[in-house]
Amino acid sequence: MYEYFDKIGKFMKDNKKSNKKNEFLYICDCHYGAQPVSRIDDYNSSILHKLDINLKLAQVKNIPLLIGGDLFDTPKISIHKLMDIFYLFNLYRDVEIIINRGNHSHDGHPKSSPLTMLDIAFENVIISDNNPFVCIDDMNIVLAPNETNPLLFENFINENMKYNILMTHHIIVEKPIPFEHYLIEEFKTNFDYVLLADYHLQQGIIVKDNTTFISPGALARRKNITSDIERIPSYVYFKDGVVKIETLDVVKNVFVEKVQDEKQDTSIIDNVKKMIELVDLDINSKSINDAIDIFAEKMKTDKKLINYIKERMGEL
Ligand SMILES: [Mn+2]
Repeated sequence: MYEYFDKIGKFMKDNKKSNKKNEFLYICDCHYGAQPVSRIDDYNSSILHKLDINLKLAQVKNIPLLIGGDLFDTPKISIHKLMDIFYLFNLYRDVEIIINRGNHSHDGHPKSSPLTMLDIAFENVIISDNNPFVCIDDMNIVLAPNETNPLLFENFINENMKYNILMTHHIIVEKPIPFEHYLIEEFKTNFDYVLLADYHLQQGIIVKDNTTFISPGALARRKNITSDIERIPSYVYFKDGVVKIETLDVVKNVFVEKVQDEKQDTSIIDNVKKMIELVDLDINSKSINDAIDIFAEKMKTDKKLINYIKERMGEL
């Protein structure tokens, strides 16, 4: 992490030029390479299509595309799928693409991942591994990948720039959720804009003090759960301080019909509640992690399984 902060950022364009556009598109959580069984269409073709729409729009407008992490669903992707996304990126070598590294279980480790391969193969791709910030026109875009603490980037604020924008891949939410998170209310920052990712639900545009938090929600719809069924994939269009969340014109119903029994709410929270009841826990005095530990001990559950569950919970 300290090594990360020692890296030197990138100045993309001559900042002295007069016609500064100060525009970008932003998407996040594309999860390319997943294999959801509940989709009626080809999930990965759909992700490529949504990426294609955004890349084309960025190309036409001649503005950068920002991808806020979890571009990939898994670092163990097939060569076949990798070739498809390389083929797509190859069509847009004239678009600046700035990518944050999301969770390591999705985007992989810098030394061995499809994201690193994209970085090596495409000069127009800039990833957070090598660049703490990218300056384009009058915008200072600071990259806070998942492995970092998003509150430790204040030193990268550049007062000479009109817009200081922090691109995060952390769960930063308006209302508390049962997973590790940062509350917007408590998120002390002097950045003008904070781009949100990781949490897949769309929270929209939230203004707190002098900071605008922007949450378009995940581009991917992997799970046959209410939040994914109802969410229309969206992107952010930023133009000189005006922020819009636009929906993508894609097929709305992409999931198989659930059978009647499954229409009951079986969200993780409900399951955790049931689990807590089962082992007779005092829910008010425990965090979810403590509750899981007590449950595991009482049920004599394999430690590896418990660690797996805890890791996955952080990725929701
Ligand atoms: Mn994600």
